[in-house]
Amino acid sequence: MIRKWWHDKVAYQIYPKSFYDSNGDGIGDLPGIISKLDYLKDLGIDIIWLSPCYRSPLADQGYDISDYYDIDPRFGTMEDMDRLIAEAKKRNMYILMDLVVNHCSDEHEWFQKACEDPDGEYGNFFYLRDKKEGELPTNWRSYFGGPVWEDLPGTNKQYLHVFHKKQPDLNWENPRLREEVYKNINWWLDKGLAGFRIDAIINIKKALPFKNYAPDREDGLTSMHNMLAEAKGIGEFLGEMRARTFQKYDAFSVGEVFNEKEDEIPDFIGDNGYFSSMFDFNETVFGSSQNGWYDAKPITPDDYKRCCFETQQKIGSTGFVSNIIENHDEPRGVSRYIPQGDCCPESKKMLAALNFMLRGLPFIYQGQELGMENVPFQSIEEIDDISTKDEYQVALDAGCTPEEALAAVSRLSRDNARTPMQWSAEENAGFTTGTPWLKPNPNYTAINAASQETDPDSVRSFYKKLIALRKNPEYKETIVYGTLEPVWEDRHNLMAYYRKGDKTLLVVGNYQRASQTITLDVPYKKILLNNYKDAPKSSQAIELQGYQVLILEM
Ligand code: TEU
Ligand code: CA
Repeated sequence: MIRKWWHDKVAYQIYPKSFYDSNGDGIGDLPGIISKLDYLKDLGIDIIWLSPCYRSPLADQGYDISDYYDIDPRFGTMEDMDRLIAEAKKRNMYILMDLVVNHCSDEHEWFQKACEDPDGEYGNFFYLRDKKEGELPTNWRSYFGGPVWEDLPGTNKQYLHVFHKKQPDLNWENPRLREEVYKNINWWLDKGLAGFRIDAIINIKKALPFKNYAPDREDGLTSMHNMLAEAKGIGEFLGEMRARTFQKYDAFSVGEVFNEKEDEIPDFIGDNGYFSSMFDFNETVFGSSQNGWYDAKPITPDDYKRCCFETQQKIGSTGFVSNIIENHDEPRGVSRYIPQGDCCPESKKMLAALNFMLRGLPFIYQGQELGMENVPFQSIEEIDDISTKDEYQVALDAGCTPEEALAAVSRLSRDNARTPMQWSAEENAGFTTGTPWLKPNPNYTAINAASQETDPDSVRSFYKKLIALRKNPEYKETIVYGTLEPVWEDRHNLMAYYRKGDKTLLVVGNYQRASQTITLDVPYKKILLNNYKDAPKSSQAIELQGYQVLILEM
């Protein structure tokens, strides 16, 4: 494997709208991010991925872009963006933006022009079909509910949108469109961006010609996965994109790739892969149901372990996967992966260590380092996210009571991750002096950065130690490049693995409230990290306390 500048780094995802508001309008912004760079530097962060802050109507919180060359005024100005890149550089930090090119906004100039002249040049930037009364071009269900077809205003045509109707899909089959995308990527890389996180990219290749698939719900529609499973040839687009953009800059790119097949991994993230890395979503998608969120099965500690190891085994040393516990589309990891009722500083630290020490590039989502938790939503009215609203309706349609539907969608709502970052115990979690666009989680008085920064035993301090360990010259080679070997795989509620490089490390977590004992073949040499104060009494027969995690040098 060719060594890359980003392999030994630690990345952090910022959701700009909810990170820090510098001017009291209730919306996080770029000057707010700049003012918190030192907080991130202190934590040990190198790479920052910003969720979209381009000009946008915010129908899907910025994942609907109306101008790829501009910053939305709610987030700041292009000068602020330039300043952010420069301030990051001063601190040896790197900025990634979100590349959202499966679709744009219906308020983008291209789409406006397509409406004016659907048979002209810009009509071919989208997927347009003639409208037929009482019949849709295909029966595909949009990710946010309902059919993927919508009338193209002022015409007798319909356009395709696999996400929201304000997110028309771009036609990647059209070389002119692809040129526009590459031009935009290079424009940003010229500005000094280090790279991109690449949104929903698997959707850019459609199976042509369009056709219906077997309906899988009573709405008569079919999941997008059925079409995507038949779409062949995405590699031609992705390879071209890489050659025309990222490769020339040695930029970092991480793909939001779902459902990759094992034999495609080298093409995606091998030495000459389309992307530098891709996220591991094996744990994230575990338990999901064709029927909707209401039908999703919760994940147990043993499932979690199995999912992590499956990915590690699948990737091996082919490439570098990006490991996450949560992101802006998911509930808080501590609420999801720690059994109900057991969320506490110890279990949060255990989860952090088990995930962070996996082979790959660790990404931390804002607030994860504080152990931020899911929100106790009282009513669907408190929810802003379009996906959650759709899933609530799906649950009701399936016969859930409103209480059941709310409970089901609260568990998985994207808004769990989108509440304001909890900076302090002050009003609105110290996020804004105005009215926050989304209510903070009421637990901010207990869980916040201000109290954790000075507390050596806080979750944040533990994350800081984990990051420092990854960078420690003595262990770095092993943690970054060492192999991963699971141990005691069949032990219930125990997750353990070796990392082997020029050193041998053992990472072991007791994923339950009760203690359990492990027996090492030889005594360990040194404890590198422990989420409990006291060292185990014996260095060979180790009694692990509830949710205790140890990183041992063997
Ligand atoms: O998500 C892509 C995605 O495939 C969805 O599964 C998403 O996880 C799901 O809708 C959650 O309910 C990306 C972005 O991360 C997401 O925020 C955007 O809404 C979506 O693309 C459209 O741009
Ligand atoms: Ca603001």
